[in-house]
Amino acid sequence: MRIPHTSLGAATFRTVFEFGEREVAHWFPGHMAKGLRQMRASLKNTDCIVEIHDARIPFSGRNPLFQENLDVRPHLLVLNKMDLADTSKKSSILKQLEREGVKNVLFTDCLKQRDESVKKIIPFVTRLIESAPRFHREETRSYCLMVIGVPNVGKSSLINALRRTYLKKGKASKVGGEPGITKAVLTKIQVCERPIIHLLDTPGVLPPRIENVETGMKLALCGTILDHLVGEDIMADYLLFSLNRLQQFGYVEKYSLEAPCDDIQHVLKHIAVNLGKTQRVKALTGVGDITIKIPNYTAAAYDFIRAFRKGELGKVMMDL
Ligand SMILES: Nc1nc2c(ncn2[C@@H]2O[C@H](COP(=O)(O)OP(=O)(O)O)[C@@H](O)[C@H]2O)c(=O)[nH]1
Ligand SMILES: [Mg+2]
Repeated sequence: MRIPHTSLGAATFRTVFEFGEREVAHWFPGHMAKGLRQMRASLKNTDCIVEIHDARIPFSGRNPLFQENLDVRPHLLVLNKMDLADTSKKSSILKQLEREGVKNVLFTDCLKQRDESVKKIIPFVTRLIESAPRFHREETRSYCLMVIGVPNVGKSSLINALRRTYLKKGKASKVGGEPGITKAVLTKIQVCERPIIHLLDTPGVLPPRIENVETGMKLALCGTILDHLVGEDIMADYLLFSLNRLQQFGYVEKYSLEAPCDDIQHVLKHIAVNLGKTQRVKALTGVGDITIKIPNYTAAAYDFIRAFRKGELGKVMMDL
């Protein structure tokens, strides 16, 4: 919902977000070294890297670790969850990515059945591989793709969508029916006949790159960092700040607020009451204990964040 400026009344919004003393050091668990080692080994046999990232944050959080491979291997950036992203400024996003050296970009919605954008991936990748200088297995016309990306951006969903698209063609049983190939299809999914293209069925999980607290906050809102490591209260506040900055006022209608508002306590109180999420607490008074009902701010913050992730508060572009 976009509310015209004139009806905003006296609403004034913060122009900067105060992050306080927070540090990003512990926001991502450091258990990924082993995964990265394995991924490096798989990358050796990979002809094209399909990197997937959240379309709402095309510039934030992408891990440059694998970039050393980019010089020799074609790379496609898939910006997924386009159904949740405001892509009205797509051309400036593409331009900025190109300035950063990312030339091959597709937007997708992996949850949509028979999404046209998902179907573009294989022809795109074929073109990329065939126009790149080959660097191994010179004779074989058989290529291998690997999907990589930070957690929760839709790597598994993309693999499933490609599998759906390919298996629909009825070749799957034939492939699986031949001994010797059966083993291969357990770890590799054939996604194209001519040339033969396989997709590794386990994606490479990269730790997100968290340059600063704001990047961390965006990554957390998109579900890439565990909520409790960042804190739901500050995430909810940063979400409100962002929605107001983007003039995306869907929350006003969703939670029956009178007007857009920049005060998170006020908004959360409203959400809590609206959803019946209140808690009883004992209070000591001069005349004895009484039980009072207070809004459950944590539950409200959760609901606010969950609604955002489902797209119920409108589409956003957090990086522009
Ligand atoms: N709205 C939306 N949600 C998606 C899309 N792709 C994946 N998801 C959801 O995002 C979450 C993470 O997806 P998953 O494939 O497990 O991500 P992975 O951790 O990168 O493998 C799941 O809840 C998916 O249903 C998409 O294109 N649009
Ligand atoms: Mg997965």
